[in-house]
Amino acid sequence: MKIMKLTRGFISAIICTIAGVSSAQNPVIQTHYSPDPAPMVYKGKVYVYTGDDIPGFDFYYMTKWWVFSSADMVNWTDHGSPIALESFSWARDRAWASQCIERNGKFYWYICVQTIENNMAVGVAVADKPEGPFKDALGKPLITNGSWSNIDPTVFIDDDGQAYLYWGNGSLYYAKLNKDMVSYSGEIVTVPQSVESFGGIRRPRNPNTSPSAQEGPPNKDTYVEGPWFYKRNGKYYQMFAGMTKGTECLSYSISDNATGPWKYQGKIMTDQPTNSFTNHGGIIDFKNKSYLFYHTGLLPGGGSYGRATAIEEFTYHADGTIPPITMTKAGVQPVGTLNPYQRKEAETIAWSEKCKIGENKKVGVFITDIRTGGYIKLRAVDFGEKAPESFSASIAAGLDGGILEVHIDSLGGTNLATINIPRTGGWEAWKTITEKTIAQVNGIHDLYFAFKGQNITAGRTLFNFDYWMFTKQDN
Ligand code: FUB
Repeated sequence: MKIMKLTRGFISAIICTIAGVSSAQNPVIQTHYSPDPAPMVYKGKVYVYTGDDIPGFDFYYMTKWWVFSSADMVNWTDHGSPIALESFSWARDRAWASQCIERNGKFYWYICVQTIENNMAVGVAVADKPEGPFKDALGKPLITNGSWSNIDPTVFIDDDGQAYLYWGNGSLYYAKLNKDMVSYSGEIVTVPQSVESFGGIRRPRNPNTSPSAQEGPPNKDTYVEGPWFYKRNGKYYQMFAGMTKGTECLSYSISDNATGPWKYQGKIMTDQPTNSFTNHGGIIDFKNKSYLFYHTGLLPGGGSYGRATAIEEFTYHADGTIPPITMTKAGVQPVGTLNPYQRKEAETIAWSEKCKIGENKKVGVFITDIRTGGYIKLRAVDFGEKAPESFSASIAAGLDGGILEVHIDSLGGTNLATINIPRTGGWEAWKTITEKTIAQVNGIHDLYFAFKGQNITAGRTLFNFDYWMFTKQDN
């Protein structure tokens, strides 16, 4: 069957209509939880550093962090978990919010954890590549003074080369980092809070009610935690998780200086059905668009302790202020295309169901726990002018693996190729299997890998999937 050549805009419109059930883009990662997203733009890609909520817990007992990247804002590659609590000999529990920044070709990932002395401290890991491997840069905390407030580091390097680390729960602190990015000069400064700077003054907690309840009449807003410090068009921004009552909102203040004084601007995102007490945000500009990253408890089974990254696009007002942003399920649109003729990791995903992330020393990150009825969707895959000739996938299957079907535009759309997966000799015995394409396609399409069970009716895992690519007709 020949797919008619259509204009790219028209194809996108069709794709949106046909895609139906899979048109959602939030939460951005479906294979596991991804709380406290911290985006970083580097060399034409967005990297997102997150934490890892563990299913079934009723507190933030987190043990590791993850890295993802995308060049188009919709297809996200999972780079796995390059650091965990055990990467820091002085850490005991609570792998909480983090942010990574590049300086002189090195990547500094500021994290916070509970220490073996039972307080919270900020540490820093360093790597030569944005996805790691990372190692503890100091072998000890960077910021520690016995306080529980030392969480949620945010880092920014100003135009004059001065780097700032802000952090804090309840109180907001900053320190001026040295050029080595792993030490600081001068005192740790506590940022004054007032109605003018952050919308209100933090009131004492009421220990007789919930841990977040506070005494006295509510403020218009209050700095709680999760600062996100950046500069845009000469203005310094401090976004933070604020609170008036109930659950956290995302609010912001602006200053003409990196160290304040801050002027409270209002709430960016509030009163949304996020299904999560916290929201932890980050903001970037990428390919001439502005994006808010935050988390919700909306992944199936999620909640306040099962949080996942979401993204919304927004446009700054002419005066640099940020409009109110509403959460969406649709998320953001692609700002690039995916080349199917270059090897793509199976863990590059726009949307997925019934599969998970695996990681080992031999192949790194791969897709595992693939179940009948599951699928991976990719968006804006550009097949170019000529149709592909064949499709290859790197697969491992200890038992009869089922079927991998390749479709375009929707799960039931044109079937481009089918692989009947044989036993490859083990769940980590990888084999590259190639099949001729059985339909022709060109231009930009969504691509679906559908996982089918053949005669496998039980819910067992079908196969492991490491990477794929198409071969062009004229190759
Ligand atoms: O994820 C644990 C903590 O919850 C973070 O450090 C806070 O920002 C809040 O999101």
